[in-house]
Amino acid sequence: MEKFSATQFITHTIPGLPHHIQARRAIEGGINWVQVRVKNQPDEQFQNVANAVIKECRDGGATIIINDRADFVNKLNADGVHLGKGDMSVSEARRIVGPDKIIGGTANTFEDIESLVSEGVDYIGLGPFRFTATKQKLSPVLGIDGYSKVVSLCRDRGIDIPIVAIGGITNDDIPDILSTGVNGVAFSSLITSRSDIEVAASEIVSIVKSIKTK
Ligand code: TZP
Ligand code: MG
Repeated sequence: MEKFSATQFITHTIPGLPHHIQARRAIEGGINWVQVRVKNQPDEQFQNVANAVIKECRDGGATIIINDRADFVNKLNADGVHLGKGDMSVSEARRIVGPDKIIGGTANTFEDIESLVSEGVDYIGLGPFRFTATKQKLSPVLGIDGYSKVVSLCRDRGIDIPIVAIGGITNDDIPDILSTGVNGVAFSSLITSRSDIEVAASEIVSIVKSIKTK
């Protein structure tokens, strides 16, 4: 299990395109980190969906993170949990998942990062980059300037944590986003809105790789 990846895929509930098929096809395109994001489902339904995604990730060698539900991480043998601003605290999640699992946290500001880091997160999802319909109750958009400011504040204050940008990102945005010093990019709709998910995923992976190896 990788502790961080520069290209992260987040599943989304789409009629006719199950989460595990999204994950399988993204992994076929080279994605090695998947977050299963299922909202408003009863536990049994959630568990079935998450289990199917976890199996795809195990088969394909991808890290698998569960959104929101720390209580399912050990039960389903996932690699970690991603916590949003309204979810349980990092310390509560750590108590539930134990010391070795990955805990990610959503940040919209430098202050969010400061407090998440002090609580012991392993990585930060910083966003949104721009408007996206994928997430409800979206925080204010950051844009390139927002990322530059937050990354330089982190450097000034000696905060060294992997940061992935998220929200409305397209292929063309990736070079500018990574040039701010952010460590990676996370996507949902850019991949899931296309019929050729494998190709969409492989495009993202190769753009990120070409920049990261420069
Ligand atoms: N948090 C901020 S945006 C988002 C999450 C989970 C969803 C991904 O956005 P997009 O635009 O579908 O890639
Ligand atoms: Mg959440």
